[in-house]
Amino acid sequence: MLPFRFIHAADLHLDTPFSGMSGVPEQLRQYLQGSTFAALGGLVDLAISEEVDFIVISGDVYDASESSLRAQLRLREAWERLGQHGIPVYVIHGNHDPLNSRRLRLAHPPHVTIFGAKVESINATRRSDGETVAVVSGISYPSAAVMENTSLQFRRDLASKLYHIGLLHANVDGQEGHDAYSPCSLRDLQNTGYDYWALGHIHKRQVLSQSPWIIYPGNIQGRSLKETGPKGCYVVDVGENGEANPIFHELDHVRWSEIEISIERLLTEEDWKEAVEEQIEELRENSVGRLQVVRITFTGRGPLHSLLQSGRESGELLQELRRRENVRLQGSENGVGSLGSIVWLAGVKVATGMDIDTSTLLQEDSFLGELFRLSARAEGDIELLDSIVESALAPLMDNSTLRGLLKEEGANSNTKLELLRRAQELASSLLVEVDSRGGMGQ
Ligand SMILES: [Mn+2]
Repeated sequence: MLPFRFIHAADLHLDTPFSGMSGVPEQLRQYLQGSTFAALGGLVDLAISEEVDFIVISGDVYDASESSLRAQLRLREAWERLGQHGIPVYVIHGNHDPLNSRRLRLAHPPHVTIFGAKVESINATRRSDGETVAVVSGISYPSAAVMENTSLQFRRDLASKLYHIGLLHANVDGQEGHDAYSPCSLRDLQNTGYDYWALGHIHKRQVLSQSPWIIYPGNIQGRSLKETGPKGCYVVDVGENGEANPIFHELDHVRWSEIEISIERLLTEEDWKEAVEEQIEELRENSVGRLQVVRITFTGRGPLHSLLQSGRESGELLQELRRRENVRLQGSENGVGSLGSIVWLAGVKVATGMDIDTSTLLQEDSFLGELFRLSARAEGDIELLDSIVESALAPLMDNSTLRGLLKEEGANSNTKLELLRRAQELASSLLVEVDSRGGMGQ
């Protein structure tokens, strides 16, 4: 086998609108809006500097099927730069940009191959000597919702000694939080005899298998607080024996993160404010020129719980911290260069608990003790958790808007656990309050 190198990227979601963000200064909004394009630019730079033989992109190139002319023109520019360096691109379309979308169809240059709605295979060559090094196969979504298992259409020619790469936009093994389009199992993919499965669709980076390689690279730019951490693509070196070495490269220009700050050792409001400032400055120091968007969740049990419970204090701190970043933003002469030092607070969440000793409480023969025991049981028992959350939410289900939201947000077990914990803390705060007023009639 001849050694070669390629890039595997997916879910570019070009021109994502970032419309859900409120209270963001215009300068930041524009930067956010441009971040998917900036990441695309980085992808092209990487392909050129790493001298890859080709690039594969596994679907959702555009964010919307009605993709903007801007998105198409910027993509065209990227294709052209790659063409100037003789780097071919193999692309499939996914649920966000299916083949039947009504977008303007700017023609693609000859070095860009778009796979159709049936599995096609193409020989990929090495740039240095034009030798064929791999077979690249892929299938695009004809329309937005593909419910069949398209992985079954991929079959390797067993006589071929070439390296086989499959491009598929799919939900493998029913992962939560993404539509179950083109559903297939890990076993299905392993059975095809392919060497490398270049997946797209799930935005969280994951290596599902090393033999064969089955990889979700994640998207190249995070788009919300649901897409935290480094985002980028894989540069894959395939050696003479067919062994591959995929290395992740960061491409994101905006980094999203969720940060937890425990109030456990914080005694005063001053301690609390300082703990937050410390975190923000630490993020700023490690930003490496990236705009950071963060949400802080206060956790743990401590004396500050009752103060934070109303949400007023944290709301005011949020406003103040935003104001400071705004001052920093305006103080800089040339906007874009300095955005890398901005740490924008997208929100604060209070998930703290009362300053009580839960281990004693769990033993206690009291209503509060019973409440904590039930809650602890439900944490380890999915069915019990489901039934508690379901009955608590039942009154909201009459409203169609709420029903829709709950279906979207409340479906996964993490959200249910969070609801349970919040309910436990709220109930116990109220009970203790009533208790201290003597209202329980003891
Ligand atoms: Mn996607």
